[in-house]
Parts: sequence; C-alpha cells; structure tokens
Amino acid sequence: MLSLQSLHILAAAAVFLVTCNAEEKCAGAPGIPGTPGANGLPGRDGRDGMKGDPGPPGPQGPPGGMPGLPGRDGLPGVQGPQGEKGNKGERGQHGQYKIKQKNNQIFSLSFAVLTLEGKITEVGGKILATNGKEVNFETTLKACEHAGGSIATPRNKEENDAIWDIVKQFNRYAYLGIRESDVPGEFHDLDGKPLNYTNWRASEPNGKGGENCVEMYTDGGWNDKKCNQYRLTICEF
Ligand code: MAN
Ligand code: CA
Repeated sequence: MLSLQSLHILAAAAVFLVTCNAEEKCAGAPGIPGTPGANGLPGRDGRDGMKGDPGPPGPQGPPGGMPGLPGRDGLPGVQGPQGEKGNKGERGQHGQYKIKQKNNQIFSLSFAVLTLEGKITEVGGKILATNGKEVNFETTLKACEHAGGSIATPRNKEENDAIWDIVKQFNRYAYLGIRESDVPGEFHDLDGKPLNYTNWRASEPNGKGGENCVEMYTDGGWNDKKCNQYRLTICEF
C-alpha cells in the first residue's frame, strides 16, 4: 500500500509531467489534490448507554466501625439428652377421693371386726376400745394418750354399760379416768372436775385417802383401789 509520503511524491511528479510551455496553448493538466483539511470539532455527546452490572465488592474498611445488625437465626441444633426425672406431681382430685373411699372401707371393716371381738364399741358418739393388755394406772394413761385418746371415763349409765360390756368380754377389772381429790373420799375426773355420775358398789369408796384410783368390777360397779394394780386397758376416743 502506498504511504502518504509516496502519494505526495506521485502528485509532484504528475504536475511536473503535465507542465508545458506557458507561451503555448495546451490542454491543462489536472491540478494536484490539496492537502487533507484539519479534523472537525468533536461531535455532541451520545445518549446514555444501558445500566452496567454492579461492580465487585470494595475493600474492607478500617477497624473500629459500628457493629452490624444481628444475623438471622441458625438451623435448630440436635436434640439434647433426656433431663432428670421431675418430682412427683400432686395427686389428682379423683385419686384423693378414691383413697378416702378406700380408707373409709378399711376403717369400717376394721371397726366391725373389732366390735365383733369386743375390743371396740361406740356409745353416744364416743368410741371405746381396749388393746386387751393389763397394766397399772399410769401406764394405762400413757397407752391411751399414745393412741390419741384418753382413759375411759363413764359420764352416764349408757357409757358405764358400754365399758362394762368390755370388762365382761375380757373378764378383767379396768381402771377408770377417776381419781381421789385432796379431800379423802371425794373423787373427781382427771380434769379435777366433780363427777356428775357415779356407780359405786355398796360400801365404796372406803379407802379413806389410801386408795386413790377407781376400778370397775365385772358387775359394772366401782371400787376405789390402789393405782399399782394390773387392770384391763380401756380407752375412749
Ligand atoms: C379390798 C380392796 C378394797 C375394797 C375391798 C372390798 O380390800 O379391793 O378396795 O374396797 O376389797 O371388800
Ligand atoms: Ca375400796
């Protein structure tokens, strides 16, 4: 391909070839092409192109910036081992009712059996019971207290008859909850109150301060007696 310099040389040679004598008329040779004009002014800005793709993330900023927002929750972890066994819960109402019902059945059956055996009897709301043991007065008091009751103390004929039934059943005398007061021959209950009911046998009491306790004979009558004898334990509840 011809360079721009070669074109200029060619153009100059052509002018030289067509040059003729100025005094003669001759067909003019074509002129030499002018040099290319200067570049035009830059054209106007074109329209905005399409939006480009987002650029790559920028470099990490300097330390000391504000902490970012908390991230989202992670996936659930694996199930942990079984915990220790908890305390036993309170018994349900129905269960408690059933237990009370069963306790009542057991109590009723026990009461019936003991009544048949002459160890227990009920009189005017008072329950009388014996353990069949014969001990002195002080031990009788302790045995009845230990059982949650107190030594049998007849307050009327009906109660006296109920105690008498037990005495007859076991064919043993029994101490009663009665003691001689500071006044010889005067007997009180264990609270120190005078007696509203008595059932002394004929000629009793006759200890004159020497017999401070009271026993029931197998005929149901009372005798003042020393407190160190072994008598059938009968308690009231
Ligand atoms: C014994 C004792 C007395 C009682 C008389 C009755 O001496 O038991 O308490 O009064 O017998 O004869
Ligand atoms: Ca006596």
